[in-house]
Amino acid sequence: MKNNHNSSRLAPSTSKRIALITGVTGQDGSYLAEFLLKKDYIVHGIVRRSSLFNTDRIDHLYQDPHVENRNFILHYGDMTDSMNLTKIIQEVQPDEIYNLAAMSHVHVSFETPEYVANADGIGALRILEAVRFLGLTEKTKIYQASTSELYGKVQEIPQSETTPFYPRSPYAVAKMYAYWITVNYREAYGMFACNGTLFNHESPVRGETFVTRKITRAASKIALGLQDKLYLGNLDAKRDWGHAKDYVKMMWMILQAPKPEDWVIATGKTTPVREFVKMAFEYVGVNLRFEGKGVDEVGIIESVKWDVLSAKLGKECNEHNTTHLAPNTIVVSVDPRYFRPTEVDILMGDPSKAEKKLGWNREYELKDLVEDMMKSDLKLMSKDVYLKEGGYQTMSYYE
Ligand code: NAP
Ligand code: G4F
Repeated sequence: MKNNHNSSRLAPSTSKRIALITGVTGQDGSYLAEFLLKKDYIVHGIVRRSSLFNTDRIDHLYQDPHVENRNFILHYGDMTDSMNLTKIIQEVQPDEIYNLAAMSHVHVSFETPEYVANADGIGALRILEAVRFLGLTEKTKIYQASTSELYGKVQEIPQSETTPFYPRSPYAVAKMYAYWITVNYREAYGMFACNGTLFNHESPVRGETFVTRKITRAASKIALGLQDKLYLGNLDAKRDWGHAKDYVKMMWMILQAPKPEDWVIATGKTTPVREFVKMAFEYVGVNLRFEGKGVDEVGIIESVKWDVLSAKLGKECNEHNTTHLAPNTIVVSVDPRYFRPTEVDILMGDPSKAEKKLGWNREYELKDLVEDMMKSDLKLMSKDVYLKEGGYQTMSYYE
């Protein structure tokens, strides 16, 4: 799909449930739209106008705007524009709103703090206030995309619904406002408004500058001989990583609960960035060892399982024809430019409330997540090999 935004031809009145997703072009928005369409919802999504197409993640859900009775409808909008949001909500009359839109990159939020406060913080208020102003408080349930970043400098391990917040970035501070304004509108106006405090969740369509995707893209390119080295920041940071597919199901379940509450969604396990790097390289048969400390730490090729690499690349690889993976080659270095002014050292969630009360369970363990991402990125990057062989230029992004 390339820009199919036509809010004037809405689906006719229907007994189907209607959902509105802000941030539908993002990782979670795309998986959630897919999930809700399978559940027979009519799904409306808000898309930002951009100078280039920004709908790659939802192109497979595209429906020709000229077709009657569409069940996937896009609207131009922005979290910083109250009138626009109010108008869309009035037109759509949603049963459920999933507020996923945000400038979601923690490091970038230090560069654009005012914008982040506006879009991520006040943006949530604009949605709540629009629903109240339009008299939809009884009809419309609201899911607010809250985050484990709220725990920041963690006050206990693991973190649960009762752990105090200590945000450590402009992003987390903005999300803290969004969290509490959601609670306040629930308590003040009796709205079905809930926070899902989700720990990190990743997938093959994760933004390329988040650490997991940066690693799986680089490990794939290094295996294919398209890149020499991966530069990372804090290798000691620990995250509780799950798969986005499992997490969007919980967003929906949170709005199907008997009463509005706030929920922690996590795996309950935590893993250092360094370990994620090892797992990604292991997928292609490359065993790494890490040496050194701080900015001098490096990841070095210890050995290669040639049978694994050959199987993954679909061609015979050995020490003679794949010299870029020779033992003792440095493939990971630390670059302080990726350090944050204030870091969140460890996140590990306690999902027991959601497990007991909502039946939260997961299909993907971390190993499955790494496999899913590596499989997808190897396929994606293999295209560059063909392009190069055909004499075409390929792009290198410094993520
Ligand atoms: P993402 O991939 O970065 O997607 C963010 C979405 O928000 C994109 O569709 C983006 O549009 C849109 N957006 C950004 N600024 C906007 C604005 N001013 N107006 C309208 N739309 C705007 O993020 P995600 O990983 O899917 O996360 C979804 C939500 O969950 C976010 O609120 C995030 O903060 C929160 N969260 C994420 C995680 C996680 O680990 N993924 C964990 C906890 C909470 P473009 O496509 O045009 O950029
Ligand atoms: O992948 P990250 O950028 O994710 P972060 O900061 O945890 O935020 C993500 O998860 C939050 C939930 O907890 C969401 F709310 C938020 O929207 C976003 O989706 O970084 C993870 C860790 C950090 O400690 C970072 O310092 O990886 C460390 N890291 C080390 N090297 C790096 C890098 N992060 C990035 N992005 N790039 C690096 O080169």
